[in-house]
Amino acid sequence: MQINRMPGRTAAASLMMCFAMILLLSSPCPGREFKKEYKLQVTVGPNFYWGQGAAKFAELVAEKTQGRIHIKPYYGSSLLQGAQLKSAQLVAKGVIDCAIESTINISSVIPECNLFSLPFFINTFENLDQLTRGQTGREIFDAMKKKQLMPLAWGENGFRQITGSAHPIQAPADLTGMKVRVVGSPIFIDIYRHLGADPVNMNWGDAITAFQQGVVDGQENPAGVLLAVQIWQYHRYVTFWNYLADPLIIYWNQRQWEKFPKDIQQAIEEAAREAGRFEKALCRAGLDGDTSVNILKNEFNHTMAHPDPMATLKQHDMTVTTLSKEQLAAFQAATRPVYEKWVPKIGKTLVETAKKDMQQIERQ
Ligand code: X2X
Repeated sequence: MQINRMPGRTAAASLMMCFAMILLLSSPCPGREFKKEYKLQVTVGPNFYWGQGAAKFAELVAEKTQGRIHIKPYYGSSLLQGAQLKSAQLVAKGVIDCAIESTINISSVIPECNLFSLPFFINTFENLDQLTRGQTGREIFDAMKKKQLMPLAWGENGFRQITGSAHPIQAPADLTGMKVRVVGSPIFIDIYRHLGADPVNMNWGDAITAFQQGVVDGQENPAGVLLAVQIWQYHRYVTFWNYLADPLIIYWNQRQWEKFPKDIQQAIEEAAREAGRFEKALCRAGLDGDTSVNILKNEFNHTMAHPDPMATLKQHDMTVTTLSKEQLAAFQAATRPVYEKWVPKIGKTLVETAKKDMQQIERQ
């Protein structure tokens, strides 16, 4: 009898073993609970400071998660077929995992981000830092969280400057009828119309060809972008007027973020903050005295190829114009009506909070 029962027992036992094996194989083992690749949207190419910040973020995340999280930067808005303003929408949906993105491009989903595009509102690094570290920054991050976006850290593109092919820009009259390529965000159209220019909306991906072919007479972007695209090939004149700030935000799809274990969240957050600090310093180097050059040298062992952006532009025969207080006031006056339309869209309270945050610095 015993001999007869043995095969039955053996069969049951092997069936159990089989189930156990299936269970074991289907349960997530370390490394399996994460995606093979997390896609990071980047608007510009890898040679830009912004692009270098993206690479740094990916590298630090790999390091701090012991290789468990692999981020792949997709440069030139390739995940969006160039449509940079769709970034936040697609990260919110989870089609794209994460982004290191300009607040200008995020503004299509988070109107509060237009705060940074109010002309001649924030024009020093101190003011900008006071905002991003203060209540203003927290409120912008809260607005993102309400839209399925998990903000992790601030980065920077820089204060935007204007370049052109025809003549120096010193007064609003110098912009009359000038075809200026602007990003497709509506506040930019308003600003340039008030300045008497002829703004042309264009994705960054199409902009270089437009400069090459002379389809536009000018454009506006921060110093780091001007160097990366070698703007002197197309434009001879640049005016440093710090007319608006362009911070970046590193952010993640919120639903996906919430599924990460705490230690992974912490590691990614640390990586984002560190990459943001590095990237900000790249964009500010040579524009804030020695501060950013020293941060790069001492904290990141990084030496700048172009430690003085203005000097590099001059070396390439560009005429670099800076404006007096009176000259700036004329541009300020011409763009004042933009506030009437845009402050309500941004939120009156947020604009007031920003003013308070900036006053803190003046009192220090
Ligand atoms: O399109 C631009 O000008 C750029 C690259 O600066 C932004 O993404 C806002």
